[in-house]
Amino acid sequence: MSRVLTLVFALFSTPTLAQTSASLSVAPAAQAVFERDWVLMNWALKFYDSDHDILLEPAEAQVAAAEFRRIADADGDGRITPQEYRAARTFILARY
Ligand SMILES: [Ca+2]
Ligand SMILES: [Ca+2]
Repeated sequence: MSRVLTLVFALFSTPTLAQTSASLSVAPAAQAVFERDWVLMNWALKFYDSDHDILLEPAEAQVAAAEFRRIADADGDGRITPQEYRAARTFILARY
């Protein structure tokens, strides 16, 4: 697995995205996840671009990342495995 993907999974495995202290460091990383994957970016812009400027701001990226985590974590263990990530991406691609 590439180092980049490892970082992606590390991000989605972070227990609490909503903590104030963590948001400053997590938000840019969440943005990077969507900038790296056009499927997730299109999905995030469609549903989470709350100010409709066709840009995913850090706050929007965080909400989208939390929702992606909810969709992808099929077994609910709080971690996104590579298999879960791929399954969720396929699901989003087929459905949205
Ligand atoms: Ca926006
Ligand atoms: Ca899981």
